[in-house]
This record gives sequence, structure tokens and C-alpha cells, in this order.
Amino acid sequence: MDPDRLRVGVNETRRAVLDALADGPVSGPALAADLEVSRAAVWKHVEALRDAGFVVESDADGYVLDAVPEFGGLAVEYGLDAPFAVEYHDSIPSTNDRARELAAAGRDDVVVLADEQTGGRGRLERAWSSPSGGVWASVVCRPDLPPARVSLLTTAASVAFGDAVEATGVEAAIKWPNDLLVPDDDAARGGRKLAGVLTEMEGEAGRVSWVVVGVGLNANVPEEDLPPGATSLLAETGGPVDRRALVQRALERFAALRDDPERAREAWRERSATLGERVRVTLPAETLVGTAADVTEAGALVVETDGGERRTVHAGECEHLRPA
Ligand code: BT5
Repeated sequence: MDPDRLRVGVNETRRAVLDALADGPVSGPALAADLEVSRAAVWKHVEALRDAGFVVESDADGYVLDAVPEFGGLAVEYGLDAPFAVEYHDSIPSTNDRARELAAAGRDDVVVLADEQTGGRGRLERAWSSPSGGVWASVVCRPDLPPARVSLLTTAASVAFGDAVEATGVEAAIKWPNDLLVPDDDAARGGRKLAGVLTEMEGEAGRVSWVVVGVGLNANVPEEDLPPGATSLLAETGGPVDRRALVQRALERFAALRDDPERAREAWRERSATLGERVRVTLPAETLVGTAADVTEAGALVVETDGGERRTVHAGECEHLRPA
């Protein structure tokens, strides 16, 4: 079987039907001939698209696509200029858990997307609140990277979602390593948390087998449904945002940046709330206090400590301190 068929999986024909509908009226028999499936199969796919919220009219010239649903897997795939298939769930325990299953089954470039999570996870098994209305998304990648460079994907995701947030008119800064914040006057906090990234991977002998990059973004979620210190796009803009456009923009940007580490790092620096700040970084065995000087191509933070050392940290908790 051709690898592209495997990659896109069961939705491939449905997506082909959708793409054909997008190009204008097309008759059922013509579509069946083009896609080398039966007319009954075309009809079944059109019905499934209607069930998913697409408005497909049929007139004398054939099927016409009149409207795309607000959110959902095919809604995000439709018009997406990036190589991802999207599996959507109204509610799921954790998109990262589902993405890990798909990764273990050999899938690549699949996004698991949910409106609500009932068991969302942060780092270190912390809970992640994921009420309905959010963007809870996990991308399965199979990059040709050594494990030490996987945080490049976290960098790319933070920048990509930061850019997509900014397109809604909300300012978003990255707090190393994985938070998107809306800046406020509370310097210690750095801002209110809008999104976080949880990257998980499996590999052996210096080679990554798969990576799951999970992003939680408080989109159309009321602030009162979130933990203290968090904010949402709904709270910042005063109205719901177009999650379909936001996810498409983020996925397109992520696909471009993961292939261009230097650009990802540059964009990260520009969006950083951490660089130049006094920080305290808590590592398993010690705590560093100093100035956040740079981020490496692999996504590690370079800290100039008060003791005059230059240290590179790959993972840890980072707190922004008030200037001395
Ligand atoms: C993170 O962890 O920031 C990574 C969050 C990743 C969530 C996504 S959603 C899609 C995918 N599927 C999953 O199951 N997870 C990923 P961390 O840096 O450990 O931050 C966790 C802390 O943020 C919690 O201890 C709370 O204090 C706070 N928090 C929890 N829910 C929040 C929310 N919705 N918005 C802002 N802060 C939150």
C-alpha cells in the first residue's frame, strides 16, 4: 500500500470527496469515477459530511458545498495547508493519551483534537483543566531527531500557537519552556497563563521513534472555569474566537517551523517573556538564580548565574523574579 494512504487512513476518501466538492458542483457518478469507488460509497461519504455539519446541497449539476462546520476534524482538515489528518472528539480523557496510542500503532502526522478533556495532563502528572470550548490538541510526529533535540518541537509549537493567538488580537509571550502567557503587570508571574505544551516521546539508542506534542489553549472557555492565574481568549477578547481558523494557522506554522530550527529559535526569542529576565530555575538537584541569557537551537535555556557561570538547562521549572 502506498504510504500516503496509510498516513491519512480511513478519512482519505472522505477528504477527497470534500476537496472535490470544494471545487464546485460535481455529480455523484463523476465523483465515483474519479475516486474509483462506487456511487453508493460517494453517497455514504456525503451523508457522513452532512452528519459532521457540512452543508452539501444537491442540484441539477450535482453536489455543492455550501457551508463548513465551525469546528471538528474534517472542518480543520478542509483547506489546511499542512500534512495533518485530524481526529476529533467532543470529549476524551486526554488527547495526549490517544495520540500516544496512535503513535504506538505507527501513525505519523495525525492530530488528535478535542473540545473537552476529562483527564487532561500537565507536566509531572499535574492536572490540566480542559473544559468544553478549548483547543486541546496533540500532534503525532516521527522526526529524524536525537532525543536531546526533541524540545525543538516544543519550541516550534509554542511559537506556532503564539502566532495563531496573536492573529486573534491577543498578545502572547512565551515563558520558558512551555507556557504562553498574556503579559500583565505582575512581573513575578510574568502574566496570565493562556496555554501550555506537554511533549512526550519514545525512542531508543539515541533515536526518536515518535513524539507527541500536546498543546492546551484556553480558547472559548470562561475564566471562572479555569484555575487562578489562568486566562482565555474568550476572557481577553470578550467573545468567542474561530477555533477552526486558529488551529489551522497554528498547524501550518508548526509544520513550517519544525523543519527550520533556526527560524523557530529566532521566532521564539522574539516572542519570549523570559529572555533578559531574572529567573529562578528549579532543577532536580539544585536551583539556579540568574539572568535568562539565551535559548539554544535545541530549546534549552542559557542562564548566566549570579555566581558568574553560564549554564544550559534542558528541563526544569522557571520562575520570573522581580529585579533585585
Ligand atoms: C503544561 O503543564 O502547561 C502543559 C499542559 C498541556 C495540556 C495539553 S491539552 C492537550 C494535551 N493533552 C493532555 O492531556 N495534555 C496536553 P505544566 O507546566 O505542568 O502546568 C500545569 C499547571 O498549570 C497546573 O498545575 C495548574 O497550576 C495550571 N493549569 C491547569 N490547567 C490550566 C489551564 N487550563 N490554563 C492555565 N493553567 C492551567
